[in-house]
Amino acid sequence: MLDGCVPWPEELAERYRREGYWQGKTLDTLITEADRSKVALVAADGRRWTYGELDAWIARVAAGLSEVVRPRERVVLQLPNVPEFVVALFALLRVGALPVLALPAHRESEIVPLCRLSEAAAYVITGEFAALGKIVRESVPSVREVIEILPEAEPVELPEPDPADVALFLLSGGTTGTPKLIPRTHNDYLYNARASAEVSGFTEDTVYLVALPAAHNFALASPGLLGAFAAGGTVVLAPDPSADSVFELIEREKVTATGVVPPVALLWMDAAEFADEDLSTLELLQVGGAKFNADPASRVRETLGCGLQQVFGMAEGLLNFTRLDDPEELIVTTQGRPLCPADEVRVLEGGELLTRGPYTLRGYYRAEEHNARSFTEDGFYRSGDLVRQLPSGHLIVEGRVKDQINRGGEKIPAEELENHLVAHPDVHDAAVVGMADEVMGERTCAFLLVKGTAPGLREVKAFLRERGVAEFKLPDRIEVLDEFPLTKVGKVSKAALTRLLAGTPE
Ligand code: J2J
Repeated sequence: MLDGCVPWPEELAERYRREGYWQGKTLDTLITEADRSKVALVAADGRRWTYGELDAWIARVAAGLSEVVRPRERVVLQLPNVPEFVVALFALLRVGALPVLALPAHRESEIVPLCRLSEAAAYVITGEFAALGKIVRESVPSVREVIEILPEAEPVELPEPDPADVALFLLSGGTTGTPKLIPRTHNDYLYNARASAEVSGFTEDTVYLVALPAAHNFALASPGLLGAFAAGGTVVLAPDPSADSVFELIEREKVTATGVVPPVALLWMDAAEFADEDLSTLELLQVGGAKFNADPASRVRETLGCGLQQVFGMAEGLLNFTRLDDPEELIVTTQGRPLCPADEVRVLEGGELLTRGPYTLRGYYRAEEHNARSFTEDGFYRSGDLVRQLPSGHLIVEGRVKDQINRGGEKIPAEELENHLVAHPDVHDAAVVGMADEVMGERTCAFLLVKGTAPGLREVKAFLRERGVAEFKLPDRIEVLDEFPLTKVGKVSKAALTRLLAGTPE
């Protein structure tokens, strides 16, 4: 495995191969082995490509990229939901270069550290990120190329990458001040997509709508677009998850399945009441990324006319799905059960979920120190989630121990935001916590100790934007305190801060 990655121990790897989870194939076979005449990809503007046409486009771009990047070099990819995302991803896989999947919402303060950590050789963007491209080119010496238009050349023979090696890097939601990269191998990620597609009932008749950013593990491979390809289905790209954009596409393309975060599901459920579009082809709405409460969950069928599947997943690996034939009660009240028979789930005394398995990482990339804390000696990943497991194996997510805010499915590492806040000249110290919110699940409150005049919310947001912090990480509320409540060992007590917000006494 690539230097800086932690491989599975040989006896587990052997088991995963023996039991058929790892098939020794590359992700690229999702395209090359498909029915060439079938429609694979549809852009929001209606342009469409068969698997054969997509394969040919990928081959030309792979040839073009092979003149620019070498196998195993990292390439940061930051593209919205456009066909070029799919083409760049597969072309890089074909070259054997390793895509690092940034989100479109990321800005300078995320992208630059990401390029540095991965020692990226190139940064692939669309025109809308041109200003960021300039910053990256000037501040990250390893980046030789900022690619705005995918290069094409006559297709060439390229050596096939090793299926047991890293194929791409996903971003962790994170809990620390620096980004963490998740290596995913061809073997493990192909299983992830294929098995997810199966458990979600995807077939060649599936028309999957990519409503979330395609670079997110949920929309990419759980089952997402890779799962739809694995089933020989069709992928439709939505420019954004608004009901306006999405309902029109569902009607036009006869979409059968899609996956969203809870706030988007709520938005669609409200909008459906007044919508003129025909949504009757939609069979399955997957909801995950944050807790979907039982009350809205029980109203999905009556409002949208489709089935619900809850998904509790993580880019680090483990995926839990409610099964399509589960009793309604389990679909509405649980976040599903593990995808794979070989997923090992350990629930500690207090409810903390630990896991290892054939598609769960054994270590973050180049993060030895952090890995020592995030994994047990025997290789279980500490998810930081608090769960309850039912005898059926279904998990109910009840909270978390990690220092992270889950704002409607978007993850904010507390420490990272706090570091940005204390850089403000009037801020002496900062502690951020989630505050309960009906729609988003949580919003972000920043508690500050100040030196001079307390900055207001608007000023703090402007300051963070100026530093290039992604919009979804900006706090929703500021509270100034004289001192922070401390725990017995003298650390800032986030539990006490949360109680302060709720107005409940200690
Ligand atoms: C409560 N918390 C959840 C859920 C994720 C599919 C779906 C989601 C993700 C994802 C993903 C939750 N209820 N249903 O990668 O493939 C929280 C947990 C988890 C963290 C992972 C996929 N579904 N969560 O959300 O890497 O805290 O992946 O550990 O972004 O989201 O975040 P992320």
